[in-house]
Amino acid sequence: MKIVSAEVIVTSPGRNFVTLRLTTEDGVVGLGDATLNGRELAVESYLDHHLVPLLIGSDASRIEDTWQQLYRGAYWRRGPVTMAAIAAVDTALWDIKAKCAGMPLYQLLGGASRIGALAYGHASGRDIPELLDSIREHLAQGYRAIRVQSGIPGFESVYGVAASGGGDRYDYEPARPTSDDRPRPTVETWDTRAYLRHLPTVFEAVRAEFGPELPLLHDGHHRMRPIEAARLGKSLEPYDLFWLEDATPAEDPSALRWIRHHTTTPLAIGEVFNSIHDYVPLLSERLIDYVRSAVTHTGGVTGMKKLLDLAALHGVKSGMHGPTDISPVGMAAALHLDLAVHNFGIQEYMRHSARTLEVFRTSYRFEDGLLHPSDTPGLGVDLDVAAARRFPYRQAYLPVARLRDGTVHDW
Ligand code: GCO
Ligand code: MG
Repeated sequence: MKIVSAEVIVTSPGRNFVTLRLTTEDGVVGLGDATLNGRELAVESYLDHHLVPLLIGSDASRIEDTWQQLYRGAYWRRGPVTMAAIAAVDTALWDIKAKCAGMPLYQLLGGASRIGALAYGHASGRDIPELLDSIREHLAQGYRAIRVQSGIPGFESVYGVAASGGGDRYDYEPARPTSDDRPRPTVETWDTRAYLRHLPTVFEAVRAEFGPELPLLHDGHHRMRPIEAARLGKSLEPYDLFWLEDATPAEDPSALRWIRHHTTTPLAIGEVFNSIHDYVPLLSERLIDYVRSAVTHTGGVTGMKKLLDLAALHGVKSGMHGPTDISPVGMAAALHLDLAVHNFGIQEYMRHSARTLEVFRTSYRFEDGLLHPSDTPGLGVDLDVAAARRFPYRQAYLPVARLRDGTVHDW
């Protein structure tokens, strides 16, 4: 089953996406997501210049062998660009294999372990009343688990908070052009002490309004030093979080030891990781509770399955990354794994815009708080190439954070 064409499609239906589209000699099409938010064209180039020439004429059925060849054969290993490119190839090959088998991908991964994947949505507000409204809206839409992000008094914009209370709350994700002629990152001001003082009052208000049952999550977005994160974890213990995510910059595993010594708040980390090797110390020492990687950034279905199996050995569960910068193709791949693996924990789910869904035709369903990838053979997502061409790439940057004195801080 030879691959006869490999196209890299960059499109921007509301935000930028990079998709690999493989076609076999029998006309079977496979899709893979290679979107790396804010650095999209680096992955496009890696695919176009370095992987596509290897793929044409190769056997689409040899998934593991292709993965190993692309990973080991480059000599230069890991890194977000390489692993997103490998992920796209791997996901497209799984899509092809499942279509050829006439089965949804989750069947090839061992079949369903549950009826659906518990999803969490992003509620946010510039202040507490706006946040409570946003949580109510999410509950009305069927979410049964909620990520809580709040503005901080005195700060104009804070990570994770939708820009306008009245606007599209799902559109907070910020890699967007600041102007058409000269795109620049927006700059946000940050103060960890103000955040640490304010956040417990937010969770106090949320628990008072919604009671003890609702699973609540929070993303620290890499901003704290270890002792600050330890303090936050401790101060949030009364509110029984499902997880505290990215409390410290993820590349420093020893930071997690500090946090663990001080708090029983569960920890999630890994959306910026791209390899199973990033997790080894975190898993073997049981420093985390949830793995945050995405299929899109961790070497595809093959990379993610190996990672989740290793996590399972250590009692750690999945919590795959699913903001809107993971394309519907990447989201579908995650959902097949979510349904199949035993150690599923939760799935992040920000709904894509109507414009994005004009380009990517999905079949996955969200019902009563649970996501299901559908029983369509393969991943269950089609790409409308003509529609994709109507939305050309637009350069966009993620914001940067600076302290009040101008020092660059982790965003
Ligand atoms: C999350 C993430 C995202 C990232 C985004 C960057 O938990 O969903 O933190 O919101 O900021 O993926 O591109
Ligand atoms: Mg995050």
